[in-house]
Amino acid sequence: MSKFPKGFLWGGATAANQCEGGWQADGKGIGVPDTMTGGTVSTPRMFYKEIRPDIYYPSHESIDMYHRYLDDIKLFGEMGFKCYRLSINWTRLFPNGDELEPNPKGVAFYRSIFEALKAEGITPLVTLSHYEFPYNLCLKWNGWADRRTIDCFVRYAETCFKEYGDIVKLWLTFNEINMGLMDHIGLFSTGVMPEQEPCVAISFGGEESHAHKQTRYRALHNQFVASAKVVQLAHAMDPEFKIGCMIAGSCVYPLTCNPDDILAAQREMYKGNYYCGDVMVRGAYGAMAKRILKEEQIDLDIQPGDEEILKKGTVDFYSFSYYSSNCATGAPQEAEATGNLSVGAKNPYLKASDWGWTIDPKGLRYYCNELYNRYQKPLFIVENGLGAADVLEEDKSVHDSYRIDYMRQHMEQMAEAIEDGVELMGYTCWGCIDLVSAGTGEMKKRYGMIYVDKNNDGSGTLDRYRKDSFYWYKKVIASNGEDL
Ligand code: BGP
Repeated sequence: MSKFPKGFLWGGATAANQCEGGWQADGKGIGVPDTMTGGTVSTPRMFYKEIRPDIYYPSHESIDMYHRYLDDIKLFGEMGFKCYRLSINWTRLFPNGDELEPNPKGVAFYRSIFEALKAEGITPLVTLSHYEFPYNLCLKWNGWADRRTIDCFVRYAETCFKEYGDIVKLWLTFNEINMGLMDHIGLFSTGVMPEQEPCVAISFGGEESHAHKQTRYRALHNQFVASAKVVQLAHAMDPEFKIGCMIAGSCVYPLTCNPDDILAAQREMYKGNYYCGDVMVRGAYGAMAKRILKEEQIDLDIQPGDEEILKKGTVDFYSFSYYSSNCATGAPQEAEATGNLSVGAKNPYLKASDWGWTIDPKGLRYYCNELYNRYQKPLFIVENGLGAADVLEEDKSVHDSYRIDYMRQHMEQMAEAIEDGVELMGYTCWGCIDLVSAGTGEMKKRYGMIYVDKNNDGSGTLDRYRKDSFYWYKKVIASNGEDL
């Protein structure tokens, strides 16, 4: 007997900016990712204020899903997807972000996608903002730092609800909203312009003035307000709508049982997850958030009425990405660092991917329990997967047994979490079709079960091929997770 509930939403996830391409097709405006250059595991993505003709930008063509979505959706259907998580590219609907009426061609494009999904019997789960912030609003208002952006986002969300609400019932406001808290430049997540350019587009732990940091925190607060307004709007427009938060899962262990390590891990768990989770699920900043803000000397500039909006705009479910775990220590200078996204100490019990991301399936069970016991809201794993350099064989097969192992082990732990009592709505693995990596801008870091013939330098036929994991996942879905 399968441990997964009936109706469990198995599927895959993508983001418009990482797969669509067609960056200026049919009147689309420039989004933040369109300004970011490619990179590799050792060379970072760069940001220049102007888009330069001599530079290759991976999102401009991506895997050209803009022109190939019908075939791609058929492949998702063939795998038996129950659910497909995708994002709407804000700048297809509102090219500059602040227009009053949407671009009809952009509206028609997503209509056609949702109709195609419906024909395959696939439930869409839509992220309204997956880093696709209109670049015009960065230049004009410094992104989310300006409260006028809130109204633009609400107008955009309302358009989506109105245009697609007959088919789309599941929504997420911001992808990985907690990225705005990480000590990086902020452009990617909050649309706040860097202090100088050119610069590294996404940098963790880079130089940042206190004023810029404060702007980033305030921008994140404005995103919370916008999200809460959109949640209220969704509930008012259609009682069938379910709308969730999306947080980059940050599972942190103490490096040892030294109380200093325990406290460091507790703080990291809080900052990495509950700072945002408490606002979006409980409707208010938590106690530890206030201490963090005080220590960082941040004044959030909360406006009258904001607290009420946050309270009334709490989400229906909690969604998150989960790739790896981290260790925290009270003495970071003495510990060996990990290659993980967020800075942490190396866990001696775990192996890492070729990109340095620790692999920890049991951490997923632990993390689900922590979240569920804190919030008692249904959970949705909307990203998980292994970034690897796959090899396309002469006969066009791809033998990605490492990916199957990774996913199987995580699914086994999901089943355990369900046995623990966790309410899990679904699982959409990340990058079900190979796409551009958000962190490095590479094609080489592949997550898909469908191989796309495209290389880091932009060469390739863009043809699609089924990997071994394609057939394996099909079997998993058909058995509702019993046959792993
Ligand atoms: C998450 C993002 C995705 C995705 C994924 C994998 O943070 O929501 O957009 O890209 O991470 O990261 P990367 O592409 O850097 O390997």
